[in-house]
Amino acid sequence: MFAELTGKLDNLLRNLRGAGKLSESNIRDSLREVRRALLEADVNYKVVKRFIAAVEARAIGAEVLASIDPGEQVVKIVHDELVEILGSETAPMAQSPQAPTIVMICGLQGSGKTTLAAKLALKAKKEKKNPLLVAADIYRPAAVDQLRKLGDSIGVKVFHVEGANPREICRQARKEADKNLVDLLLIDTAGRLHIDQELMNELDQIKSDLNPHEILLVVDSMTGQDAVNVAEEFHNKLNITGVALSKLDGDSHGGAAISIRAVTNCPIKLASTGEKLQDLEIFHPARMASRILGMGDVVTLVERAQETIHLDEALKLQEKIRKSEFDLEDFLGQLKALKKMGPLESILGMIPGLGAQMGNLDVDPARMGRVEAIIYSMTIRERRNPKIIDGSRRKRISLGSGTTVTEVNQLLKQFFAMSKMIKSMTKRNKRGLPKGLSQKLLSGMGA
Ligand SMILES: Nc1nc2c(ncn2[C@@H]2O[C@H](COP(=O)(O)OP(=O)(O)OP(=O)(O)O)[C@@H](O)[C@H]2O)c(=O)[nH]1
Ligand SMILES: [Mg+2]
Repeated sequence: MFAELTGKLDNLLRNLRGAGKLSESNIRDSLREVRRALLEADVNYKVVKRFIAAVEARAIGAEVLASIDPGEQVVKIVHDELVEILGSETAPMAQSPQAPTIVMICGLQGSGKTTLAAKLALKAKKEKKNPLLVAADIYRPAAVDQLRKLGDSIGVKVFHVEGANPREICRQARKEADKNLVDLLLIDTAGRLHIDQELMNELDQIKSDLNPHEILLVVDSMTGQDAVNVAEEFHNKLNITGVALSKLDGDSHGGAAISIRAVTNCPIKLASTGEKLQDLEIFHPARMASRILGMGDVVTLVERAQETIHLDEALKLQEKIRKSEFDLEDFLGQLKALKKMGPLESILGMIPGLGAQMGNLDVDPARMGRVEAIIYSMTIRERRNPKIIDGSRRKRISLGSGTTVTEVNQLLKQFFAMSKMIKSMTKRNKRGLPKGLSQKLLSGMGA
């Protein structure tokens, strides 16, 4: 997600932080670089202009220059203003007090509407709601089948009327929703290559028939500036209530998506980060800003972990860490849990200080398999007390796991580094950090 932009911004902010003393011209130079990085990432130029002007106005104040840590202050201002551009507050999805909540999903061809409909259905199911998917795309031959397959895979019903027009399908779906106590009606509409009058009329009619509580526009973040134009046009014609950014897992031109809120004034509500149906996030401006600036997103990471790791397991692990008993078996457990949490790239991007380096880091699932093989080739005693693994044991382990001694060495080195880090973190924690650990983490582990 925004790998290239994050890399550049992270570097710039690192320099600012390390600068000690700052002058007006230092700050101006840095901001010029920030400006260039944003433009290169395809952020809308008007938005960039507004952003830089806002940062500059606050950063070149006497207050900042005279402060003990001006670099840190400027970084904070950049973060604040980016949050502002992204929409300040998290915009919640509409929820009707009376069931069903009706969500109409629209957007250009291939933007990710059908996938998003299924993702929202899955999310609703996890929240113990009763969703119904409506197949209202009658134009693309395989569209209905596609939605049916997705619905089947998550056990959610798909409503469709063979031979009926989209308006009729939606009307009947509305009735069906009442009959079956559906509380979330998700309408998957047809896409077009370009915005045309016919499409808008159709959507408008469905809108006036059903009065949806939410009109979500799915925007493909990979399409660059076009994404912003499309959002503007849809918003003018349909008064959309929210934007869902899709394909944020790709990184080219993602910057355009950053501009959508500022240009259209319509809130970004959701972020789609992969092809799998669980790859959906609520869009939180502050967290997204942290991620874009390479500061990680600990909050989302913890939430994701809580979804996949059981609480008692987490507590057990915490206790072990506290007692400095973290061993290779726990390491293996963590590795497996990490794999369950979703695409590794997106997970690593949320870890403070790592996000920026993700641009050129290739996370290879096969390599993770080798790490597992190495640990499985160790005896229980070795896993619990890795310090006893000497040269001859390393050789045996590498033979047993079909890897090389170098790989075994690497793994052990990583593990020891990790336990050292965990130890230092828990020690600092016991003493109590002045501003709280989370603040420290959010600012990139003090980088
Ligand atoms: N990588 C990635 N792929 C996605 C994401 N969302 C959707 N896709 C893929 O994009 C392609 C198009 O997605 P659909 O959901 O069919 O798009 P659509 O808007 O319904 O397309 P039409 O109905 O033809 O207009 C599919 O191959 C999806 O798997 C995402 O967040 N990340
Ligand atoms: Mg579709």
